[in-house]
Amino acid sequence: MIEQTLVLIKPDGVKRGLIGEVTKRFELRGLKIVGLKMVQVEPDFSKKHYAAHVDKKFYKGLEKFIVSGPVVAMIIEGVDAVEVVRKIVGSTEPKGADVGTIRGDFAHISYEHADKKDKAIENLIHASGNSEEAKQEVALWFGIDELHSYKLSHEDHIY
Ligand code: FUP
Repeated sequence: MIEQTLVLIKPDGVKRGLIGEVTKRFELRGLKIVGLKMVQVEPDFSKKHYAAHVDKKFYKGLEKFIVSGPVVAMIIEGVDAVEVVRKIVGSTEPKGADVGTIRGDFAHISYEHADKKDKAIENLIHASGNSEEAKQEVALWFGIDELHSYKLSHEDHIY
């Protein structure tokens, strides 16, 4: 199934100059970027994006982190894109992320370390967790007029 999914390069990824490296990995896998922008997240918007986590203990640190600098938001389209993108990104805790994934190649910290410092885990990327979440997040982050329809030169080989 051809799907769209939300990816955020979080403030740590932007500040470390990883926008190109991260974007390249999705492009080289043959996925299509159909929306792209830099956004300063405000606390109110963070509460919408992380609605499922607002009441959790770690939320305060999570909000502080996500508003700490601009994020790069993109919508990625492709066959089973939600699952494929999560695989490229790697597991949520960088310590356990497989080498070859974005988190496994560019981060290493643990929940334990982040908890001790009373901080959110800085894991470079957000990627929608499942198809339902992806639909909600695409609609939350991008207007219809910000999404683009075009054909990749290699598309005939993929679809
Ligand atoms: P993910 O599906 O990878 O976005 O991860 P979750 O929905 O489980 O968590 C949302 C964000 O909160 C992730 F970036 C990880 C972060 N988090 C913490 O910083 N501390 C915690 O104890 C739990 C989650």
